[in-house]
Amino acid sequence: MQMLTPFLLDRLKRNANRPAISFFRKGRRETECSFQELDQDSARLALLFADRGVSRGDRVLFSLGKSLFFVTAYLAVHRLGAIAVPCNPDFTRSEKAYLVEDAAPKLIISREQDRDVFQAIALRTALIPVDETRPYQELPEIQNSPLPRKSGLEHHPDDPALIIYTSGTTGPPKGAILTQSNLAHDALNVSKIWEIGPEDRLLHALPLFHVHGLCFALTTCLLTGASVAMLDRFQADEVLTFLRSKDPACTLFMGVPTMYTKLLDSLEHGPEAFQHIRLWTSGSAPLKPAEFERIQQMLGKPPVEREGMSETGMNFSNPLHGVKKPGSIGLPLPGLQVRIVDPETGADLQTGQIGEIWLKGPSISPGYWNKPSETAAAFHNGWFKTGDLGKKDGEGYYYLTDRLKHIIISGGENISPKEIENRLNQLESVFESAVFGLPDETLGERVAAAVVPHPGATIQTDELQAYCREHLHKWKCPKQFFIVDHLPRNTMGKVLKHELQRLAGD
Ligand code: MLC
Repeated sequence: MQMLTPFLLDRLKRNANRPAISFFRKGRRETECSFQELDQDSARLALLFADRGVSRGDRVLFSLGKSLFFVTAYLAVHRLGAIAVPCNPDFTRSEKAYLVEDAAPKLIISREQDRDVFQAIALRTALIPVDETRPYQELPEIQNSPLPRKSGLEHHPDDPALIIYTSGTTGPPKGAILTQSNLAHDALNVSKIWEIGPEDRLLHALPLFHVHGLCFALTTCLLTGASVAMLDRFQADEVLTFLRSKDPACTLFMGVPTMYTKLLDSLEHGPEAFQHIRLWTSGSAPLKPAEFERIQQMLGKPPVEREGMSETGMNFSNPLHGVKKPGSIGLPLPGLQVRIVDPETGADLQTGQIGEIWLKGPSISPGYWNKPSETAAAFHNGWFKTGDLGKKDGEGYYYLTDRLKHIIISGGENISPKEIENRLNQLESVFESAVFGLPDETLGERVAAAVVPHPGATIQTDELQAYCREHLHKWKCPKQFFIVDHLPRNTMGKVLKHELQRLAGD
């Protein structure tokens, strides 16, 4: 069975002299490194982290923006057999505090400007604050660390290697554990089905704290010898400049549908400008058939829509060479078993019938960190219950039709209504609230909230906005608030979110 770390280290050595990553900050080249430099610098950092007490099985929290330092530190953590825990660096203090409490990291690597926050919320945890604006090779952590002798660490396929926090539908975020073999299988699958190899160059504009940007995009390139042009941010005009450039030309782009909408809305050139790009992939949120058509026309090739989850890695993809069906997530990836079942009885359904998608395969997480009851609820006899409803057509292509789980997907980000409701309900003037998604041209869905004040209390929308901004990452903050007398409920007392969506539409 393949394991991520030995496999990665082998590939770094095999591709030693090839360029690995060019890093661009605000559109300007900041630094670049070869596979050999990644190998040596990550070995130095591993030594430094070991010095700070990190060893096999320890968690290392990454609260960093995109940088080459992030990549080398990520590799260093794997070298030690430790577990990387990425955190969105723009999370609020309370969101960061929750992750620190849940993951109990041995080491936190943060942006320099967050030093005080982490010192306050993780008093006894080792902290390495990093000045990301300094060129990577000049960082004292790299310069001052000696090159170690070979490490003799043995990895095990079931060793947890990564914990990705994902929105809990009933409570706070849950850390999906991905093991050495989960990650290796997943990246190998992606490279196989999309034929990614050393002649490829990926334009990377995704965040590194999700499986999309970290596993499907970055890890796949590192394992295949493909080079990466990594941007610190997504900014449509900037991304288009890189996509058009032929010096050197990128061959791959991976995005969420919102990125494509933003790119196409800013586009002033015909598809000829992008001929060198052989593959456009879209995932993390449904791609509307109309956007599929726009991509095909304006960028010159049909996009490859695919589906994945933090808990499972990539599950489905339309074929690279075969028919790409708009509205379909495509075919199962190698090694994945799929069932469509009646969510009430667990009975298998026929082709064409809609049911819950259940999955089993080598990329699927063994469970959630520290959450045995959530883990037990997510699996049935070894099958992972995705919470997505879908169907299969006669040609074996799958389609997502609805969600059983209460999740809003906004700009490719999974957002838990419950987390926002719990937060709003803590406000003294709020009696209760219901958070729901509304269709949005650019984001796919946007977050909206209906709020019922306590009898006699008054609430201003501004106040709700400011409160949410203080406690929740800006992507989770409702874009619209509706102050209402009561929430519509069915006879069982369940809030009718479809009714709220209808009322908001009116
Ligand atoms: C930006 N905004 C969002 C938002 N992104 N609001 C809700 N949800 C989002 N995802 C808001 C900002 O807060 C701001 O509002 C306004 O939109 C403009 O912000 P911006 O900074 O200009 O936006 P931009 O940088 O263009 O961000 C859009 C984006 C970003 C698509 C680049 O959302 C993004 O990187 N999404 C990718 C998330 C991702 O990687 N998901 C993968 C999950 S893994 P205001 O009010 O502040 O001005 C997964 C598994 C799988 O799902 O299979 O992939």
